[in-house]
Amino acid sequence: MKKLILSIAVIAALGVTSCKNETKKETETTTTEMSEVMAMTDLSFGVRGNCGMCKSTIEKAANGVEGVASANWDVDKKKIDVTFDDTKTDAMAIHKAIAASGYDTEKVAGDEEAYEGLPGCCKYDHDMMMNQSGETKSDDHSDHDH
Ligand SMILES: [Cu+2]
Repeated sequence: MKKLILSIAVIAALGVTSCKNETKKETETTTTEMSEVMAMTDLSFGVRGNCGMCKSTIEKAANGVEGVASANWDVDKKKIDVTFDDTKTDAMAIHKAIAASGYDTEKVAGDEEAYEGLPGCCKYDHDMMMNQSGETKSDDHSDHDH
C-alpha cells in the first residue's frame, strides 16, 4: 500500500513538471510498449506542414488510427514515419486520417474545412515539397510494364 502511494506521488510529480511546457505529450509515450512483440510494418510518406503544432496534429491523427503503434513527423523533411500493425489497419487508413485533420499526404489531399480551422502558423503551402529525404529513391523495379 505504501509502495502504491509512493508511485502515485512520483507519477503526480512527473505529471506536474511535464505539463508546464507541453500538454500533448502523453499521446507519444503510451504507444511504444507493444511494438516489439507484434509483427509491425514500418511506413514513411510525405506530409505537408509547417511547425511543431502541425507535428502534434499530424501525429495525433496518425496515432488515432487503431493499430498504429508510433508516429513521428519530421518538420524539416515533411515526412512521417509510422509503425503499425497491418492486421488492424493499412497505409491508406493512415493517409486518410491525416488528411481528415487538414494535412496533405502524398496520396490524399487534406480536408479543406479542417485546413481552414488550423492556426495561422499551420496554414502550410499546398505546393510545398513533401518527403524531402535528400536521397533519390532507387526504385530498381519501377520501369517494368504492367
Ligand atoms: Cu503548424
